[in-house]
Amino acid sequence: MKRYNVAVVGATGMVGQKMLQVLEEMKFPVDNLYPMASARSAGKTVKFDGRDYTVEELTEHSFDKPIDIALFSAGAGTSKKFAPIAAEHGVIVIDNSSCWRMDENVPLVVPEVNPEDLKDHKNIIANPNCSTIQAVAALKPIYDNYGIGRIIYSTYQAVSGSGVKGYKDLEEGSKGEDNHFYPHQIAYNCLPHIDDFLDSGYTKEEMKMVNETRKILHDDSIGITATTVRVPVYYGHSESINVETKKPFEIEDVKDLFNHTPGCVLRDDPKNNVYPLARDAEGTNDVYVGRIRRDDSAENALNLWCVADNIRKGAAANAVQIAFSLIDQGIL
Ligand code: 25A
Ligand code: L14
Repeated sequence: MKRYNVAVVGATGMVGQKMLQVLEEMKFPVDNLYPMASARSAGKTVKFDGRDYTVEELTEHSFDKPIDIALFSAGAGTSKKFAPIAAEHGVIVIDNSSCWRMDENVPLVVPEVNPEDLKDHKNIIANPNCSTIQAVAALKPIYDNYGIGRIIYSTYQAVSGSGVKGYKDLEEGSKGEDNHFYPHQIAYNCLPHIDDFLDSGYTKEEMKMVNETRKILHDDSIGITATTVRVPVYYGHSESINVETKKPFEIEDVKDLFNHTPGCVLRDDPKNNVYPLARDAEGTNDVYVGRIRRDDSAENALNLWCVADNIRKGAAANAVQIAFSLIDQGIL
């Protein structure tokens, strides 16, 4: 089997560390591994496949060596500057930042949903926002079978979405210390505020869900609105999703769809307290779906609850799955 030279940019961050772990777990055929980060982390070591690797500083010359794929998770500013440099050197970049997602030359891909979009890549591929990835994974079978006219998203997002800084605010806040990163205490609290506010009153995170969902499903006609909320959970985003379909459905048929949807797991036996939970999703790469029930307030409408590990399926695992899909489709 062919093996590939892989760079991980942002290798010391929360997502970068998980990328290394998932590459190892999924046995991605790595030949040489190049962990990269800022000057702050250069010289530190990271572990991969039982070996220590020294982190190198990311510079304009980092991609002069033969690298096949680079998984980027070092923030939008770093991606904006360095992804084009890597791409010019023939490296296929799978970028986890928000920087390239809505660029029309950049495929935005969840492998279970729109793998065919990878064929049009121009060396930069975007990993969608974590909340969007799990939502579209759950919505795809509904979209394919019944069409979708409108979506209302309400999210309950873990602090690990903000990296180490968010994690520390919850950990320290739980012990009574002041918040350093979030504008308010996150321990014992819910903040209806993720990413920056826009003039419209929505946050950037909410608009990512709106715009990225339409791009991934290739359907700008879907009406979508979102409220994204930070909750005191370490790992795993939970989402309430209200969907209006175009065609009528039987609710049991909708539930059954998730028994045949790769990447999704049905957890829907509420009388026995079975429904998707962040604590169960943590450490797994699947999207859990449950609480599927008819919404009688509109003609063809339903509610569901959807949970996934935001650092795995929401970031690192989806990126590695994109890399595998490139190989499977003969693109890499
Ligand atoms: O802009 P975006 O797209 O919205 O993304 C912003 C951030 O969100 C996280 C990710 O943070 C990203 O940087 N993120 C993005 N998508 C996510 C998702 N789907 C997501 N989080 C969850 N789910 P992160 O903490 O996971 O990763 C940061 C990594 O990026 C490296 N990095 C930063 N700037 C870089 C760079 N690498 C190369 N060139 C640059 N210019 C960063 O490495 C880390 O690996 P580092 O060396 O900067 O930091 C190593 C450690 O140092 C600590 N630290 C961070 N900032 C400071 C600091 N220490 C002191 N002072 C600081 N200012 C951290 O603990 C870090 O672990
Ligand atoms: O756009 O803080 O990928 O939970 C993902 C994590 C934005 C912020 C992105 C969070 C980021 C989000």
